[in-house]
Amino acid sequence: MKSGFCVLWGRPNVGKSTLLNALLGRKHVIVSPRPQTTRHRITGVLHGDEFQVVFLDTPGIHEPQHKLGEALVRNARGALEDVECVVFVADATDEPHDDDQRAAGLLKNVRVPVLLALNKVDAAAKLAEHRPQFEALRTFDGTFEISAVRGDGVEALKQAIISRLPKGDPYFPPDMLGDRSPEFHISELIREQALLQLREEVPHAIAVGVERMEPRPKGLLFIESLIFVERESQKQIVIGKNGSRIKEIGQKARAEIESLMGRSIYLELRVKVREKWRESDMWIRRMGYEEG
Ligand SMILES: Nc1nc2c(ncn2[C@@H]2O[C@H](COP(=O)(O)OP(=O)(O)O)[C@@H](O)[C@H]2O)c(=O)[nH]1
Ligand SMILES: [Mg+2]
Repeated sequence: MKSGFCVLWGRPNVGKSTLLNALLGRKHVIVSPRPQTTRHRITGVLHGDEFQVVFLDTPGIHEPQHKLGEALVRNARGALEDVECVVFVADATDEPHDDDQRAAGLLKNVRVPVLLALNKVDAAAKLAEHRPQFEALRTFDGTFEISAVRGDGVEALKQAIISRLPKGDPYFPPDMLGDRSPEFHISELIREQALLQLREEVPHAIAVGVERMEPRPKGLLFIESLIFVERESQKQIVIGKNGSRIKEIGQKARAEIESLMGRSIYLELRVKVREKWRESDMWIRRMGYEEG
């Protein structure tokens, strides 16, 4: 039996969360075209007959613009402790950014194997040109060209990760898929719809909390959730004309939550203003974004 922890590392928006879902073969974490979609360190467990990989998805490494950003980078850095393998995920459609350098720099003292996953090869016209540029960022224990959305190359990467893990007993029981509560995944699915359906800066100002979950007759699950924004104007945008936007967010999120929970959901969404919460240590903590 082989077992160990493997962290997915890199700057925002390169496809770390998409890759985690591809490696696990199920939707475990949310994905959007926006940078900093992932705000926590999230564990996803891959069970096999002869292995167990505990993957850690992380917020992307970037230069923080506010206190929330600082907390996100701390959350990511905390994931480097006690791992057996690192997958450095890069976006092969472009040359390395400053944040790729930054992400590579933070791996300076890492002594475990670091694999390079060149992602988005389905859209990378200049792959041959970009590959050596990424390989020059540091010493890697292998380069893998992958498409996390299509699944190309993911199996080979998975086998390479498993081969690098030490012999050992599984860390988690076979029915444990992750380390987060249903409430966490539910609020993430709501935030995902907000990220997908809103424009400009509004999505980044959003946080979601599940306030209440109650079983109702006929197997229905009642969920009450709050969407927090930073300004009254953002609240109006989230609600939309005659409540059309929040209705749309709610309908799409409900479908996702129903497939996660395998039962019918009644979702009640409300929007609240928490002024400049991204600059407030107290609110960052209260909303669960401070994990060190
Ligand atoms: N074309 C293409 N897009 C991808 C691929 N993997 C991820 N993406 C897209 O890149 C964006 C960011 O993905 P996400 O997984 O949230 O990135 P993260 O911030 O690194 O976790 C999303 O719009 C994804 O659909 C891929 O293999 N090919
Ligand atoms: Mg992510």
